[in-house]
Amino acid sequence: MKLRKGSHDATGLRFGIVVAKFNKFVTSKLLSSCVEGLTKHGVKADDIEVVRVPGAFELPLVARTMARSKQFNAVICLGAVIRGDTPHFDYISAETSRGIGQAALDADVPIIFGVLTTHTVAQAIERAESAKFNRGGDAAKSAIEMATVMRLLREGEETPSNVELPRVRSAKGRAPRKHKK
Ligand code: INI
Repeated sequence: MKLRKGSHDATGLRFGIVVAKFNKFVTSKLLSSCVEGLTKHGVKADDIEVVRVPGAFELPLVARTMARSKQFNAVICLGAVIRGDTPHFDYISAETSRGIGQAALDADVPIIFGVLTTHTVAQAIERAESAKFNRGGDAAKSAIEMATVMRLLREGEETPSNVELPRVRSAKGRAPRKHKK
């Protein structure tokens, strides 16, 4: 059996963070503990880029754009969706989580779901506090683990020299002729 797993040593890795301004009293706490979590594990401040968006609904598009730029080993989405009296919460939270998952698959780069979805403001504050749940720090750790495990898996992506590639056919359906040496 071969076991492959990521590490928490983030030296030399680059991270993008997208943070929602909506419920800033919560998301600013998530952001500071996330940045602290990254730097604690060896990421240089210059290797972290933060982009602010209006609300959680806008996170997936910006995360996908950052991930597709290939400048980051992982992108972290931070937001807080808090239930109100209308069904708005359900639309925003469902679309945000679906969009973030889709963005990661489209870009082929880890995108971390650091979005709180809570029934009350108190629950959101509790989860953003680094002394208690510290979801910002958790998002940082998940990003490092995913970035390092993907790097490990990709090391083996090059075609080994003993594997014969299928022959490419020309536009007319014939295999290209071999050139004499
Ligand atoms: N955005 C949030 O990040 N959290 C919320 O709780 C929230 N609620 O409840 O409305 C919210 N709405 C804004 C939304 O994310 C978009 O920014 C807006 O709809 C514009 O597209």
